[in-house]
Amino acid sequence: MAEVRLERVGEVALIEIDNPPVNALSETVRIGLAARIAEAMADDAIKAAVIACAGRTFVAGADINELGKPRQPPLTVDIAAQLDDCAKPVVAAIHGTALGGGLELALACHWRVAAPDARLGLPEVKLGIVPGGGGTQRLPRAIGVKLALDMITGGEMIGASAALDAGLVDEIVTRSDVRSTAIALARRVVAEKRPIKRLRDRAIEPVPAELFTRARAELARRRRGFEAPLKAVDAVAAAIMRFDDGLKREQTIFAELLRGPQFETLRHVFFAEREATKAPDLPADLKPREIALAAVIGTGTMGGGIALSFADVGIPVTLIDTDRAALERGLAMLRRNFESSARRRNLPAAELDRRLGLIKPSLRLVDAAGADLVIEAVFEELDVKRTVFGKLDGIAKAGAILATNTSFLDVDAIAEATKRPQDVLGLHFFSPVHAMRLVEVVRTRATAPDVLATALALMRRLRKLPVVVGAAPGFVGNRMLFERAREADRLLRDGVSPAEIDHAMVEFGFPMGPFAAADLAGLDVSWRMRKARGIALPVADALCEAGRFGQKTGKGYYRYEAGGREPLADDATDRIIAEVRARLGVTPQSIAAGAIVERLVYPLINEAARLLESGVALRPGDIDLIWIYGYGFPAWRGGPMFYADQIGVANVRDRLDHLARELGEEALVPAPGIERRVKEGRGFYG
Ligand code: T1G
Repeated sequence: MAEVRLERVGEVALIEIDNPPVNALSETVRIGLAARIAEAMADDAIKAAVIACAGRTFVAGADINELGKPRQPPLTVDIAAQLDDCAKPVVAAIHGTALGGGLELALACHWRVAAPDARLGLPEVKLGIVPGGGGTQRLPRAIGVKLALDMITGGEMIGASAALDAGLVDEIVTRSDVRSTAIALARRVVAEKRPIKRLRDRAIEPVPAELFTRARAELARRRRGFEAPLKAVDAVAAAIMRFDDGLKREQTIFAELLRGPQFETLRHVFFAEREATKAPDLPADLKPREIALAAVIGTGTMGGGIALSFADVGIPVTLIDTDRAALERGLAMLRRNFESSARRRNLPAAELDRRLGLIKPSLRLVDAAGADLVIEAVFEELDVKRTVFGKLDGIAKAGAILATNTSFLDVDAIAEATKRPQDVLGLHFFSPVHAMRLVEVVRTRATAPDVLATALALMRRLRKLPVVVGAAPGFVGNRMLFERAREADRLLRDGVSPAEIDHAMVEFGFPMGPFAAADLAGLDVSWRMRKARGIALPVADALCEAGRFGQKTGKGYYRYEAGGREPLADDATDRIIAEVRARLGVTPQSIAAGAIVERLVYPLINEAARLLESGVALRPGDIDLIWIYGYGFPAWRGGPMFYADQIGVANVRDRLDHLARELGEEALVPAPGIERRVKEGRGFYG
């Protein structure tokens, strides 16, 4: 049961919030906290207070289970005001993740102390809302408008050292724990009779109006259709008013978004993420295996990125490539990537070197012998991977987990190259690894339950989002991607240009369209897979036959200026498409944007229904997460399955039925899972 305790430590009141697992600000916590603060302020023997939390983290925000229900006082914004008004100094002792309402409470305290590995953020936009506890007004006063605007519109956390540099925290704990450091600071403040510093009284440094104009334009372009970030700009822009006026503006925007559809949708995504990390058939008390040392085989983009993700969270990793030149290239790229990521995160140089020091390069496969987990990331060819696994089988220690990073190939076949198939699974990281949270965890027929449990726990340690999928070709994401690729190619043949199709999908909310994305990923990989499986995509194949593999060759569906990444229309592509149309006897026609979206999104839903039916995908929420975090499906639409329920599964069925007949495409015939749901009058979410 949640509680808020007050302990007298000399003349300091230690107010401790204890609401596992993340000290969320439930109604009970808010009532208790308000009462303990009042008690401390009324007690003449108390000269200062410290707000701390039990368990693994400082307050991680409002209780999301309660959000959206009638708001019960005291609200977070009321407690923040109460803290502001305290006549005695109040110090926040921050550990773990101080997020949302938690950071807003800390901002209303007069001093803030953080543990070295603490992280702080206002992630409300990820729920389709804005900070509603005064954060849009206090944060700009603490760290400046520009940085506050970035933090609030992006919703990302920053680490303790970046927070100290920005002026968000006053001290990072060095020797003792954060709580006693906070108490010591409170005592010093009292002894030195320091004036209480309230952020609400701090003037905002003036900023040019175009800072907000530029932010709005960038967000409208990059996150089309997503309301909260744009509204967050309005709330932060109000901070240059008087504090109370700006606070009123924030509260109006917060209440409006809390009533909106995008909050409901993004709360669904939040809980689907938590659900995904639990494989339904795993006993809750299953003990994951200890992963103290990892090994990665292959130093290409994926191998280097995977090794980095281990070192970044402090897990030593042996990075192996038997080709010296490849190993050296891989290490150089890995260091470059890590240095730029460290700069973005304000990671001190010493910490960067410490983490890089956890990566041990090697030219010998035998150096994987001591690893608890070995991840193979070599050339995407089944025989090559089977050979590597056959060798690893003779090298890796008993009980080691052997994982393949394949994005498409048969993981059962790879497991069968070893005498320990129960210890084998797929870990399909998405590229670029440092930026993509999603990992498809591919379980084979033989994967042991504790191996799966270990993989799920380990991916969370790496701060990844693991989703369990079955070992079918393409698993879930790429299987659905192929359905879209087939229809996208047909649209080109039917008369629509790559730019029109990409524009329609960007307007729908994708960060980029299918052809710009294909050029970025490279057309050759999927071309090789299609050829291996005897599948034709006439336009894509013609571009590949002309050596147009996308950005890597300076031309694909689009052309690219030397070193540029901006997709530019290319007459050569138009000529290739015209030749394909002529060869197939297709008369080009114009197709409206709405029809383009239907023809590219409904096949995703159809294939997803098949994947649920076959058990390759466990839950509709898993599929939504894979497409949101792996392929850019707009989160504020909830993912393809949530979107299908919004537009009505019966509508999807009717349009698929029409398209299947009009285009003569068997794959567009509505899947049995869709027909059944229509008959039962329900959607994918019941
Ligand atoms: N409310 C309720 N439950 C929460 C929660 C929250 N804010 N955060 C986490 N949980 C539950 C989660 O459902 C799971 O439950 C368990 O805690 C462990 O979570 C006024 C209005 C803190 C970084 O958006 O980012 O404040 O499945 O598996 O990987 O302006 O949880 O075990 O039953 O994610 O270690 C803003 C959301 C809210 C933070 C920990 N705050 N949480 O990650 O564990 S809005 C957030 C997270 C707000 C104010 C506004 C992460 C984490 P179960 P987990 P984790």
